[in-house]
Amino acid sequence: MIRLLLLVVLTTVTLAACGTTNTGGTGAGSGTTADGVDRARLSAELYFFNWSDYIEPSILEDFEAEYGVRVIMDLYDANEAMIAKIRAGNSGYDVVVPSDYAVQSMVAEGLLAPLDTTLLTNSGNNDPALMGLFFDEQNAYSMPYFWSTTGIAYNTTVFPTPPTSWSALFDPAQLAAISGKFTMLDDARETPGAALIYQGQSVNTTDPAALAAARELLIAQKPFVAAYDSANTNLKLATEEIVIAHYWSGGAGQAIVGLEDKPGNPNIDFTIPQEGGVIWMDTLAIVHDSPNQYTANVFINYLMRPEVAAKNADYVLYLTPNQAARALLSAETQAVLEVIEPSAEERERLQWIERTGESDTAFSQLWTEVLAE
Ligand code: SPD
Repeated sequence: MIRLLLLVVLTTVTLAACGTTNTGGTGAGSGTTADGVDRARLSAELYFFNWSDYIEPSILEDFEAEYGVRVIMDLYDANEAMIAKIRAGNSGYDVVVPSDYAVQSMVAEGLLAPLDTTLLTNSGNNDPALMGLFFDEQNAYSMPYFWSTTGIAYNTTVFPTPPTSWSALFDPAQLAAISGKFTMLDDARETPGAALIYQGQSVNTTDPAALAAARELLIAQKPFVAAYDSANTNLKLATEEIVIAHYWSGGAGQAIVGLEDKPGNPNIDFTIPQEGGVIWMDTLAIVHDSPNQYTANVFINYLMRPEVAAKNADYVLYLTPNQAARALLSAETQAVLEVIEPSAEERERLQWIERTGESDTAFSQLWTEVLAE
Protein backbone atom coordinates (compact mmCIF):
# COMPACT_ATOMS: atom_id res chain seq x y z
CA MET A 1 0.00 0.00 0.00
CA ILE A 2 1.37 3.32 -0.93
CA ARG A 3 -1.18 5.60 0.65
CA LEU A 4 0.40 6.51 3.94
CA LEU A 5 3.73 7.35 2.43
CA LEU A 6 2.15 9.37 -0.32
CA LEU A 7 0.10 11.35 2.16
CA VAL A 8 3.41 12.52 3.55
CA VAL A 9 4.66 13.16 0.05
CA LEU A 10 1.64 15.26 -0.76
CA THR A 11 2.39 17.62 2.04
CA THR A 12 5.83 18.38 0.76
CA VAL A 13 6.06 17.49 -2.89
CA THR A 14 7.02 20.12 -5.36
CA LEU A 15 7.29 19.43 -9.02
CA ALA A 16 10.01 22.00 -9.44
CA ALA A 17 12.46 20.78 -12.03
CA CYS A 18 16.10 20.33 -11.25
CA GLY A 19 18.59 22.02 -13.55
CA THR A 20 19.84 20.55 -16.77
CA THR A 21 23.57 20.37 -17.30
CA ASN A 22 24.83 21.62 -20.61
CA THR A 23 27.55 19.18 -21.52
CA GLY A 24 29.00 21.23 -24.28
CA GLY A 25 28.09 22.71 -27.60
CA THR A 26 28.62 25.99 -29.27
CA GLY A 27 25.50 26.19 -31.40
CA ALA A 28 24.16 24.73 -34.59
CA GLY A 29 26.47 24.32 -37.50
CA SER A 30 29.69 24.31 -35.50
CA GLY A 31 30.54 20.64 -36.11
CA THR A 32 31.37 18.08 -33.45
CA THR A 33 31.68 19.50 -29.94
CA ALA A 34 32.95 18.23 -26.62
CA ASP A 35 29.83 16.13 -26.11
CA GLY A 36 30.52 14.25 -29.34
CA VAL A 37 27.51 15.71 -31.12
CA ASP A 38 28.02 17.05 -34.62
CA ARG A 39 25.76 20.10 -34.62
CA ALA A 40 25.91 20.24 -38.40
CA ARG A 41 24.16 16.87 -38.63
CA LEU A 42 21.22 17.79 -36.41
CA SER A 43 17.81 18.32 -37.99
CA ALA A 44 15.80 21.44 -37.25
CA GLU A 45 12.88 19.37 -35.97
CA LEU A 46 12.31 15.98 -34.38
CA TYR A 47 8.95 14.21 -34.26
CA PHE A 48 8.33 12.33 -31.00
CA PHE A 49 5.35 9.95 -30.67
CA ASN A 50 4.88 9.36 -26.94
CA TRP A 51 2.33 8.13 -24.41
CA SER A 52 0.31 10.84 -22.66
CA ASP A 53 1.57 12.25 -19.33
CA TYR A 54 4.92 10.65 -20.03
CA ILE A 55 7.53 13.44 -20.14
CA GLU A 56 8.30 16.45 -18.01
CA PRO A 57 7.21 19.25 -20.37
CA SER A 58 10.25 21.53 -19.99
CA ILE A 59 12.64 18.76 -21.06
CA LEU A 60 11.68 19.34 -24.69
CA GLU A 61 12.33 23.08 -24.27
CA ASP A 62 15.70 22.35 -22.64
CA PHE A 63 16.68 20.08 -25.53
CA GLU A 64 15.76 22.77 -28.04
CA ALA A 65 17.68 25.41 -26.08
CA GLU A 66 20.81 23.25 -26.07
CA TYR A 67 20.72 21.78 -29.55
CA GLY A 68 18.44 24.08 -31.53
CA VAL A 69 16.14 21.15 -32.39
CA ARG A 70 12.40 21.72 -31.96
CA VAL A 71 10.69 18.56 -30.70
CA ILE A 72 7.12 18.13 -31.90
CA MET A 73 5.28 15.59 -29.75
CA ASP A 74 2.08 13.69 -30.54
CA LEU A 75 0.44 11.35 -28.06
CA TYR A 76 -0.97 7.82 -28.07
CA ASP A 77 -2.27 5.50 -25.39
CA ALA A 78 -1.90 2.01 -26.83
CA ASN A 79 0.99 0.25 -28.50
CA GLU A 80 -1.32 -1.05 -31.21
CA ALA A 81 -2.42 2.46 -32.21
CA MET A 82 1.21 3.58 -32.46
CA ILE A 83 2.28 0.50 -34.42
CA ALA A 84 -0.60 0.90 -36.89
CA LYS A 85 0.60 4.42 -37.75
CA ILE A 86 4.21 3.33 -38.16
CA ARG A 87 3.19 0.27 -40.17
CA ALA A 88 1.28 2.47 -42.61
CA GLY A 89 4.59 4.15 -43.48
CA ASN A 90 5.69 7.76 -43.84
CA SER A 91 4.32 8.53 -40.39
CA GLY A 92 6.79 11.38 -40.05
CA TYR A 93 7.68 10.19 -36.55
CA ASP A 94 11.31 9.77 -35.54
CA VAL A 95 11.20 8.50 -31.96
CA VAL A 96 8.53 6.22 -30.46
CA VAL A 97 8.01 4.59 -27.04
CA PRO A 98 7.05 0.94 -27.57
CA SER A 99 6.56 -1.42 -24.63
CA ASP A 100 8.48 -4.71 -24.38
CA TYR A 101 6.25 -6.94 -26.55
CA ALA A 102 5.71 -4.07 -28.99
CA VAL A 103 9.49 -3.84 -29.49
CA GLN A 104 9.44 -7.53 -30.41
CA SER A 105 6.63 -6.95 -32.92
CA MET A 106 8.17 -3.85 -34.44
CA VAL A 107 11.58 -5.48 -34.86
CA ALA A 108 9.96 -8.56 -36.41
CA GLU A 109 8.09 -6.34 -38.85
CA GLY A 110 11.14 -4.20 -39.67
CA LEU A 111 9.54 -1.08 -38.20
CA LEU A 112 12.50 0.04 -36.05
CA ALA A 113 15.93 1.32 -37.06
CA PRO A 114 18.99 -0.03 -35.25
CA LEU A 115 20.30 2.43 -32.66
CA ASP A 116 23.71 4.05 -33.16
CA THR A 117 25.43 2.89 -30.00
CA THR A 118 28.38 5.19 -30.64
CA LEU A 119 26.03 8.10 -29.96
CA LEU A 120 24.42 6.53 -26.87
CA THR A 121 27.21 7.39 -24.49
CA ASN A 122 24.78 7.67 -21.56
CA SER A 123 23.41 4.13 -21.85
CA GLY A 124 25.80 3.02 -19.10
CA ASN A 125 23.68 5.05 -16.67
CA ASN A 126 20.98 2.41 -16.94
CA ASP A 127 20.62 -0.35 -14.38
CA PRO A 128 22.35 -3.40 -15.95
CA ALA A 129 19.51 -5.56 -14.62
CA LEU A 130 17.11 -3.62 -16.85
CA MET A 131 19.24 -3.80 -19.99
CA GLY A 132 19.24 -6.75 -22.41
CA LEU A 133 15.74 -7.89 -21.49
CA PHE A 134 13.97 -10.64 -23.45
CA PHE A 135 12.46 -8.32 -26.04
CA ASP A 136 15.79 -6.83 -27.23
CA GLU A 137 18.66 -8.77 -25.74
CA GLN A 138 21.41 -6.60 -27.22
CA ASN A 139 19.50 -3.31 -26.88
CA ALA A 140 20.10 -3.02 -30.58
CA TYR A 141 16.75 -1.25 -31.13
CA SER A 142 15.58 0.09 -27.79
CA MET A 143 16.75 1.83 -24.65
CA PRO A 144 14.74 1.56 -21.40
CA TYR A 145 12.59 4.64 -20.62
CA PHE A 146 10.28 3.84 -17.70
CA TRP A 147 8.98 0.62 -16.18
CA SER A 148 6.15 -0.22 -13.84
CA THR A 149 3.42 -2.71 -13.05
CA THR A 150 -0.28 -3.11 -13.82
CA GLY A 151 -2.74 -3.82 -11.02
CA ILE A 152 -5.66 -2.13 -9.29
CA ALA A 153 -5.85 1.54 -8.25
CA TYR A 154 -8.62 2.39 -5.82
CA ASN A 155 -10.08 5.05 -3.57
CA THR A 156 -9.43 4.18 0.06
CA THR A 157 -12.56 5.99 1.25
CA VAL A 158 -14.66 3.53 -0.75
CA PHE A 159 -12.34 0.57 -0.17
CA PRO A 160 -11.02 0.99 3.40
CA THR A 161 -9.91 -2.63 3.09
CA PRO A 162 -7.71 -2.91 -0.01
CA PRO A 163 -9.04 -5.15 -2.77
CA THR A 164 -6.92 -8.30 -2.78
CA SER A 165 -8.30 -10.00 -5.88
CA TRP A 166 -9.21 -9.18 -9.48
CA SER A 167 -12.67 -10.36 -8.39
CA ALA A 168 -13.17 -6.71 -7.34
CA LEU A 169 -13.35 -5.94 -11.08
CA PHE A 170 -14.73 -9.19 -12.49
CA ASP A 171 -17.07 -10.84 -9.97
CA PRO A 172 -20.68 -9.89 -10.94
CA ALA A 173 -21.67 -9.93 -7.26
CA GLN A 174 -19.12 -7.20 -6.54
CA LEU A 175 -19.63 -5.23 -9.76
CA ALA A 176 -23.16 -4.04 -8.97
CA ALA A 177 -21.86 -1.75 -6.22
CA ILE A 178 -19.33 -0.05 -8.50
CA SER A 179 -21.33 -0.06 -11.73
CA GLY A 180 -20.35 2.98 -13.82
CA LYS A 181 -17.68 3.89 -11.28
CA PHE A 182 -14.70 1.97 -12.61
CA THR A 183 -12.54 1.88 -15.73
CA MET A 184 -10.47 -0.77 -17.45
CA LEU A 185 -7.43 0.05 -19.58
CA ASP A 186 -8.21 0.44 -23.29
CA ASP A 187 -5.57 -2.06 -24.27
CA ALA A 188 -5.63 -5.18 -26.46
CA ARG A 189 -3.06 -6.99 -24.34
CA GLU A 190 -3.44 -5.54 -20.83
CA THR A 191 -7.21 -5.92 -20.50
CA PRO A 192 -7.54 -9.48 -21.82
CA GLY A 193 -4.39 -10.05 -19.75
CA ALA A 194 -6.16 -9.03 -16.53
CA ALA A 195 -9.02 -11.42 -17.33
CA LEU A 196 -6.56 -14.22 -18.08
CA ILE A 197 -4.65 -13.65 -14.84
CA TYR A 198 -7.92 -13.71 -12.87
CA GLN A 199 -8.72 -17.03 -14.54
CA GLY A 200 -5.32 -18.46 -13.62
CA GLN A 201 -3.89 -18.30 -17.14
CA SER A 202 -0.70 -16.90 -18.62
CA VAL A 203 -1.09 -13.42 -20.13
CA ASN A 204 0.57 -14.89 -23.21
CA THR A 205 -1.63 -17.93 -23.74
CA THR A 206 -3.08 -18.35 -27.20
CA ASP A 207 -5.07 -21.41 -26.21
CA PRO A 208 -8.44 -20.85 -27.92
CA ALA A 209 -10.46 -22.08 -24.92
CA ALA A 210 -8.59 -19.79 -22.51
CA LEU A 211 -9.03 -16.80 -24.82
CA ALA A 212 -12.72 -17.58 -25.29
CA ALA A 213 -13.21 -17.71 -21.52
CA ALA A 214 -11.38 -14.37 -21.10
CA ARG A 215 -13.55 -12.83 -23.82
CA GLU A 216 -16.73 -14.04 -22.10
CA LEU A 217 -15.55 -12.62 -18.78
CA LEU A 218 -14.85 -9.23 -20.35
CA ILE A 219 -18.19 -9.23 -22.17
CA ALA A 220 -20.01 -10.04 -18.92
CA GLN A 221 -18.14 -7.22 -17.20
CA LYS A 222 -18.75 -4.66 -19.94
CA PRO A 223 -22.24 -3.41 -18.88
CA PHE A 224 -20.74 -2.30 -15.56
CA VAL A 225 -17.63 -0.58 -16.97
CA ALA A 226 -17.71 3.24 -17.08
CA ALA A 227 -15.12 3.31 -19.88
CA TYR A 228 -12.13 1.61 -21.39
CA ASP A 229 -9.65 4.40 -20.82
CA SER A 230 -5.88 4.57 -20.60
CA ALA A 231 -5.44 8.34 -20.94
CA ASN A 232 -7.52 9.92 -18.20
CA THR A 233 -7.65 7.31 -15.46
CA ASN A 234 -5.31 9.41 -13.30
CA LEU A 235 -7.69 12.39 -13.56
CA LYS A 236 -10.85 10.30 -13.09
CA LEU A 237 -9.43 8.71 -9.95
CA ALA A 238 -8.28 12.05 -8.57
CA THR A 239 -11.63 13.74 -9.16
CA GLU A 240 -13.44 10.65 -7.80
CA GLU A 241 -15.41 10.22 -11.04
CA ILE A 242 -14.37 6.58 -10.59
CA VAL A 243 -13.54 4.72 -7.39
CA ILE A 244 -11.45 1.82 -8.70
CA ALA A 245 -9.54 1.05 -11.90
CA HIS A 246 -7.40 -1.44 -13.78
CA TYR A 247 -4.30 0.73 -13.97
CA TRP A 248 -0.54 1.25 -14.04
CA SER A 249 1.23 1.88 -10.74
CA GLY A 250 2.90 5.07 -11.97
CA GLY A 251 -0.46 6.40 -13.14
CA ALA A 252 -1.79 5.76 -9.66
CA GLY A 253 1.14 7.80 -8.34
CA GLN A 254 0.12 10.61 -10.72
CA ALA A 255 -3.47 10.35 -9.43
CA ILE A 256 -2.20 10.83 -5.88
CA VAL A 257 0.36 13.58 -6.45
CA GLY A 258 -1.16 15.28 -9.52
CA LEU A 259 0.49 16.59 -12.67
CA GLU A 260 0.98 20.06 -14.11
CA ASP A 261 -2.57 20.08 -15.51
CA LYS A 262 -4.24 17.38 -13.39
CA PRO A 263 -5.09 17.48 -9.67
CA GLY A 264 -4.01 14.85 -7.16
CA ASN A 265 -5.97 13.03 -4.47
CA PRO A 266 -4.40 11.52 -1.34
CA ASN A 267 -7.17 8.92 -1.10
CA ILE A 268 -5.86 6.88 -4.05
CA ASP A 269 -3.82 3.73 -3.52
CA PHE A 270 -2.55 0.87 -5.69
CA THR A 271 -2.23 -2.87 -5.22
CA ILE A 272 -1.14 -6.00 -7.08
CA PRO A 273 -3.95 -8.57 -6.64
CA GLN A 274 -3.20 -11.99 -5.20
CA GLU A 275 -3.62 -13.63 -8.63
CA GLY A 276 -0.85 -11.40 -9.98
CA GLY A 277 -0.38 -8.55 -12.40
CA VAL A 278 1.79 -7.37 -15.27
CA ILE A 279 5.35 -6.02 -15.19
CA TRP A 280 6.39 -3.97 -18.19
CA MET A 281 9.08 -1.75 -19.67
CA ASP A 282 8.53 1.14 -22.07
CA THR A 283 11.45 1.98 -24.31
CA LEU A 284 12.87 4.68 -26.58
CA ALA A 285 13.24 3.53 -30.18
CA ILE A 286 13.74 5.01 -33.63
CA VAL A 287 11.27 4.49 -36.48
CA HIS A 288 12.71 2.61 -39.47
CA ASP A 289 11.87 5.37 -41.97
CA SER A 290 12.80 8.27 -39.68
CA PRO A 291 14.52 10.92 -41.79
CA ASN A 292 16.27 12.29 -38.68
CA GLN A 293 18.00 9.27 -37.20
CA TYR A 294 21.13 11.13 -36.11
CA THR A 295 19.07 13.65 -34.16
CA ALA A 296 16.87 10.84 -32.79
CA ASN A 297 19.93 9.11 -31.31
CA VAL A 298 21.11 12.41 -29.81
CA PHE A 299 17.65 12.94 -28.27
CA ILE A 300 17.57 9.43 -26.77
CA ASN A 301 21.05 9.96 -25.37
CA TYR A 302 19.92 13.29 -23.89
CA LEU A 303 16.99 11.60 -22.10
CA MET A 304 19.48 9.16 -20.54
CA ARG A 305 21.54 11.92 -18.89
CA PRO A 306 21.16 11.38 -15.15
CA GLU A 307 19.92 14.91 -14.44
CA VAL A 308 17.41 14.78 -17.30
CA ALA A 309 16.17 11.30 -16.38
CA ALA A 310 15.78 12.43 -12.76
CA LYS A 311 13.86 15.55 -13.76
CA ASN A 312 11.62 13.35 -15.91
CA ALA A 313 11.00 10.77 -13.18
CA ASP A 314 10.30 13.50 -10.61
CA TYR A 315 7.39 14.53 -12.85
CA VAL A 316 6.22 11.29 -14.48
CA LEU A 317 6.43 9.21 -11.29
CA TYR A 318 7.00 5.90 -13.05
CA LEU A 319 10.09 3.84 -12.19
CA THR A 320 13.25 5.09 -13.88
CA PRO A 321 15.69 2.47 -15.17
CA ASN A 322 18.42 5.12 -14.95
CA GLN A 323 20.52 4.04 -11.98
CA ALA A 324 22.59 7.22 -12.04
CA ALA A 325 19.40 9.31 -11.86
CA ARG A 326 18.09 7.65 -8.72
CA ALA A 327 20.40 9.53 -6.38
CA LEU A 328 19.24 12.79 -7.97
CA LEU A 329 15.52 12.21 -7.47
CA SER A 330 13.76 14.42 -4.98
CA ALA A 331 13.31 12.79 -1.58
CA GLU A 332 9.58 12.83 -2.19
CA THR A 333 9.88 10.98 -5.51
CA GLN A 334 12.31 8.47 -4.06
CA ALA A 335 9.76 7.72 -1.37
CA VAL A 336 7.00 7.26 -3.95
CA LEU A 337 9.09 5.10 -6.26
CA GLU A 338 10.42 2.90 -3.50
CA VAL A 339 6.89 2.01 -2.58
CA ILE A 340 5.64 1.73 -6.18
CA GLU A 341 8.51 -0.62 -6.97
CA PRO A 342 7.14 -4.15 -6.58
CA SER A 343 8.41 -6.11 -3.60
CA ALA A 344 10.19 -9.44 -4.11
CA GLU A 345 6.98 -11.18 -3.09
CA GLU A 346 4.92 -9.17 -5.60
CA ARG A 347 7.48 -9.75 -8.37
CA GLU A 348 6.84 -13.45 -8.16
CA ARG A 349 3.24 -12.77 -9.13
CA LEU A 350 4.02 -10.52 -12.09
CA GLN A 351 4.08 -11.58 -15.74
CA TRP A 352 5.70 -9.91 -18.76
CA ILE A 353 3.54 -9.54 -21.85
CA GLU A 354 5.31 -11.08 -24.84
CA ARG A 355 4.61 -11.05 -28.55
CA THR A 356 2.46 -14.04 -29.41
CA GLY A 357 2.63 -15.07 -33.03
CA GLU A 358 2.27 -12.76 -35.93
CA SER A 359 1.09 -9.31 -34.86
CA ASP A 360 -0.68 -10.74 -31.80
CA THR A 361 -3.67 -11.50 -34.00
CA ALA A 362 -5.52 -13.58 -31.43
CA PHE A 363 -5.50 -10.70 -28.94
CA SER A 364 -6.44 -8.05 -31.52
CA GLN A 365 -9.40 -10.18 -32.55
CA LEU A 366 -10.48 -10.82 -28.96
CA TRP A 367 -10.27 -7.14 -28.07
CA THR A 368 -12.14 -6.07 -31.22
CA GLU A 369 -14.92 -8.50 -30.33
CA VAL A 370 -15.20 -7.17 -26.77
CA LEU A 371 -15.35 -3.55 -27.96
CA ALA A 372 -17.96 -4.43 -30.57
CA GLU A 373 -20.30 -6.11 -28.07
N1 SPD B 1 0.69 7.59 -19.26
C1 SPD B 1 1.79 6.80 -19.74
C2 SPD B 1 1.58 5.37 -19.50
C3 SPD B 1 2.52 4.48 -20.22
C4 SPD B 1 2.14 3.10 -20.04
N2 SPD B 1 2.74 2.20 -20.88
C5 SPD B 1 2.57 0.90 -20.39
C6 SPD B 1 2.23 -0.15 -21.31
C7 SPD B 1 2.23 -1.47 -20.60
N3 SPD B 1 1.72 -2.53 -21.38
